[in-house]
Amino acid sequence: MTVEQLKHGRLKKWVKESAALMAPDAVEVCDGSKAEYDKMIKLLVDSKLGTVLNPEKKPGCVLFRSDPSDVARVEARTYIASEKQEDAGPTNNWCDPKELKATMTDLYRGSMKGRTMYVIPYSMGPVGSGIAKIGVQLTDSPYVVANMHIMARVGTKVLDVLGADGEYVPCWHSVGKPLAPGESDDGKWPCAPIEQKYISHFPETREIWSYGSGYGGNALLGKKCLALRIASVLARDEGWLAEHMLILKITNPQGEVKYITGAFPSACGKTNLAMLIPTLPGWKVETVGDDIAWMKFGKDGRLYAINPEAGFFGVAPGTNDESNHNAMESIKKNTIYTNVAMTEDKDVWWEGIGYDAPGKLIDWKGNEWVQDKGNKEQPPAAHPNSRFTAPASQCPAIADEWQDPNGVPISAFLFGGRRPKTIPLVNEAKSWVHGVFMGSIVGSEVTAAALDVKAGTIRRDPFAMLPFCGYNMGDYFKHWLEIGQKSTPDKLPKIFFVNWFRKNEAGKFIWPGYGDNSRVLAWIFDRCDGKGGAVETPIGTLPTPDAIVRPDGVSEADMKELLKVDIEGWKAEIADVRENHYPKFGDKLPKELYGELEAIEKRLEA
Ligand code: GTP
Ligand code: SPV
Ligand code: MN
Repeated sequence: MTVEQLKHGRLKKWVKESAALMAPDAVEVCDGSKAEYDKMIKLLVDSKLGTVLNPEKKPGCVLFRSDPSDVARVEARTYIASEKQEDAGPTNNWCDPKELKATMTDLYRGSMKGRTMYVIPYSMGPVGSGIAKIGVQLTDSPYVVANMHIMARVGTKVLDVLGADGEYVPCWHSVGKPLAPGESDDGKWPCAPIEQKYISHFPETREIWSYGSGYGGNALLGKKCLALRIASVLARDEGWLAEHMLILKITNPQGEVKYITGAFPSACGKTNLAMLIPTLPGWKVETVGDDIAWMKFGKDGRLYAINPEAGFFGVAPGTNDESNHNAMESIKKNTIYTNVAMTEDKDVWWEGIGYDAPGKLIDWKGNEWVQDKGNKEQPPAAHPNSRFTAPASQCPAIADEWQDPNGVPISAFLFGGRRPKTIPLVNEAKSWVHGVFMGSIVGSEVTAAALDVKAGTIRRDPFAMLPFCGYNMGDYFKHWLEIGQKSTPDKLPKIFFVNWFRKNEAGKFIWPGYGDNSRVLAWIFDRCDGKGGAVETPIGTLPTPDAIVRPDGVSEADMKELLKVDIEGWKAEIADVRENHYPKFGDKLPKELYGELEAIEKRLEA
């Protein structure tokens, strides 16, 4: 489809003005068809950016290797450019929107020379449903077009819903590497150097401008940029929630169903929990979403969640048949792999895939790589943040209702992170406000999902939204407290804090995790019905020692350790919140949360 054929006057004008600035050789409006997807892949293979994998082993799959400067989100280059700095808050980078637009306009000038500008109309949420939001992304990256085909609903059907004057979020994206006449990418992943990358959000005008990166959340603008950063602002204004949460359906042996969401920081287990296969007999878990949940109140006063995405952009390393069988099944065909290693017979391999590297590999940098198990210093063959892009419909555990525009009613929220010490396996909040307090102090060891934060150190990542909240995090805490006022405790989800990542003195995980997390989910399920052995402690409500059925390899002593209230550890934790975390928010920090802080300090002293 051509630009002239666009029926939406404002959209047509914007596309033409953008093209005049960015100067692409051609402009194409995406229809979302399979033929279009195939055409993108062919272009990418022809320019030696993509490698078609072995059709016998991975039919319809393609591998990409990105530039080492472009392997993850870049938080230091991500901006919330609100009119007032205060509205971005202490946890976001801020820049005056006029200034930022001037800087970026200069970068965009001529940035698409030698390339095609693709116009991607996309819907986050089922097309045409009341809860869905429409965006239109202009991009010069066929890789992004192909990924967006999987991750969102794209094409003509979205334009049909948009009609002649519907609302959309305009999104600019350029990889920032114009081509000279006759030049081709020729195997070199196009992007701009780090200091020229910008992932910018304009919350008041609801615009997204991304420049210089072609990878993941930096470039697939429907995901973190629209469905979290911009949507969180809409949610604040309209009284709903846009969260970095998985959504799962769980059925107990009696056939009773509940839906649970969970917010864990990047690369901390959302995809795994969403696709879990219970080791507890008779229980069943199905997937509704693995990364983002939008939740609105139903007429019955309960919160209903939808997954605004259509695919999974999941972490590859550590994914294997044991840890996540359903993910392994989901990525057997029609999947885009980025920065994993390739075997001689053109299959994929990564650290933690469950078997040794077969022979000579090509690593994520494109070099030959032979596994040397004696060498602990050997750099990994797959980048730690290498990922797969796969259609959600390919997941064997996908729930029937995953695309229901009405959403699913949520019974429990889980919060958690990677904490080797102090934080118990599971802990139930005493009240909504206590739960919000716990969400606001989430800490986690940093992972490889962002390029510019040091992996391994513990940082506070409130509600797992630190990199994704589109406004002042203090106001975000207030919004969560207000949500709790909109319904009654019997209808609101109960709030739990979980930690699968406790380690012993030898540095080994005490809890086996993965499928065995179903044992914790079963306790949570029962608690939602007021059942399950529970004991009140200073930090919250914990399971009695025998309330969680112990998996193989977890001794009684281990269980005791996992459920211990570490008074000294918690005192240090809370002192850190008081001294280093809460003061960041100044008078934006709701006083109710200081109330909870004082209450827990008192309980720990008692
Ligand atoms: P994003 O897509 O970045 O938002 O991450 P995510 O939260 O979906 O992370 P994911 O489920 O992909 O988890 C990534 C890493 O956590 C992998 O290395 C997993 O092996 C590891 N992991 C997941 N669940 C568990 C668990 O229960 N125990 C342990 N020890 N590791 C886990
Ligand atoms: C995350 O980092 O939380 C992700 C991957 O889900 S990305 O889409 O790149 O942000
Ligand atoms: Mn995520």
